[in-house]
This record gives sequence, structure tokens and C-alpha cells, in this order.
Amino acid sequence: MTDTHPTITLHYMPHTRATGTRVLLEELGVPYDLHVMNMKKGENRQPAYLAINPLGKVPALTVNGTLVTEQAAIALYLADLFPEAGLAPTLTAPERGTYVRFLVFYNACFEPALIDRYLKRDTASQNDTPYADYNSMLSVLRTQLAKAPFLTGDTMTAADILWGVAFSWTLQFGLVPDEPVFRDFSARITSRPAFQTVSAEDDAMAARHAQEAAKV
Ligand SMILES: N[C@@H](CCC(=O)N[C@@H](CS)C(=O)NCC(=O)O)C(=O)O
Repeated sequence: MTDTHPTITLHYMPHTRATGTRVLLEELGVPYDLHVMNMKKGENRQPAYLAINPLGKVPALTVNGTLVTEQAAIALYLADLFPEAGLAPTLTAPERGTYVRFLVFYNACFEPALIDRYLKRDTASQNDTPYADYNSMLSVLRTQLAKAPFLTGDTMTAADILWGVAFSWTLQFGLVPDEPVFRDFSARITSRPAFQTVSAEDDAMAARHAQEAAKV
């Protein structure tokens, strides 16, 4: 990376999947702009934002004008962009394969399994889903997290931030069983100042958004 930081904008809505991305930016300690939208007013479905991300979803990141979407891709990208923060194993480190595996597992297996379960669609055969079945998918995580404090061992990475924040809301909504292995892992991330700060700001932002939406 050059001495000058890239211009980073995080397209954001509080209490969403974008929270984890903001926590990562805080953990990286890099400057960024927040483009906040009020989901209750449908601002993410207005033409101005659809011109940035046609799916109207967050998180979305623009880095010097280039769009990056999907939580795992954003985490991978940011942690590599700022290697000095030490949140990404280097390309040749033994932990790199596990790191990339669990980042991609999040978007490729965990979220599809959760959504299928939430929508009561998890009756398909193991062949027909990208994650076999919910319990098998979950046992991969349980086994990995039982081995060490973090996904790749003793050192926290961007993958842990993604997963730690995700477990906090999936446990809260009962989408993941409340087991110590998931709870304790999540607490290692959510007890940190970055999550605490972002979470408090999310609460305030969401309250403001609800008031604004009620006025319309
Ligand atoms: N595949 C996306 C999913 C993003 C997503 O579902 N975001 C939700 C927030 S939790 C969203 O933007 N919902 C607003 C909407 O669809 O109107 C990712 O992993 O980043």
C-alpha cells in the first residue's frame, strides 16, 4: 500500500450485516466515511443508492470508486489492504487456507443454511444445497471453534470479526443454538471496544431513524 490511505466509503444501515464491516474498519483503525441510509424510509431502495449497489443491500464499500460487496469479500479485501493491522494471515502463512476457507464458508454455506432454515425451506436433500444440511454445516463450525480461541488459532483475524459479530445476532434471533462454544467465541469479539462503540452508535442511529420514519 502507498503512504496515502485510499478513500473508503461504507454504505451503511444500523443493526444490519453492515455492522460487522464497520467493526472491522474500527479494528483496522483506518479512516473511512459512512454513508448512512434509513432502511425504515426505504432509502436503500432509492435510485441514488441502486446506482451504487443495484441490490440495494449493505454492507457495500467503495474504495477509490471501486465497489466491493458481500461481507466475506469485503473482510478479505480490507484485511489484505491494511496488512500492518495483522488481521490477515499472509499468503504463504499456514493459517491462510483456513482463514480463506472460513471467510468464504460464511457467505457460501452459513448464510444460505440460515436463510433456508428461517424460511422453513431446509427440507432439500444434501445434494441440493450448497451446505449439505444445517446440522452438518453447524458441526463444522462447532468442531473448528472448539480447537482454539479463534478460527485459525490463537490470533484474531478478520474472519473472527465477521463470524463473532454474526454469531451475536444469529444467537440473539435463535438462528444458532445457544451453545457455549458459539457464545464464548462471539463474546471474544463483542467485548472489544470496537464492537461496543459501533453497537452503541447503531442503537442511537436506529432510534433516530425510527423517529424520522414515524414523522413521514
Ligand atoms: N450477501 C450480502 C447480504 C447483505 C444483506 O442481506 N443485507 C441486508 C441487511 S442485513 C440489507 O441490506 N437489507 C436491506 C434490503 O434488502 O432492503 C452480504 O453478505 O453482504
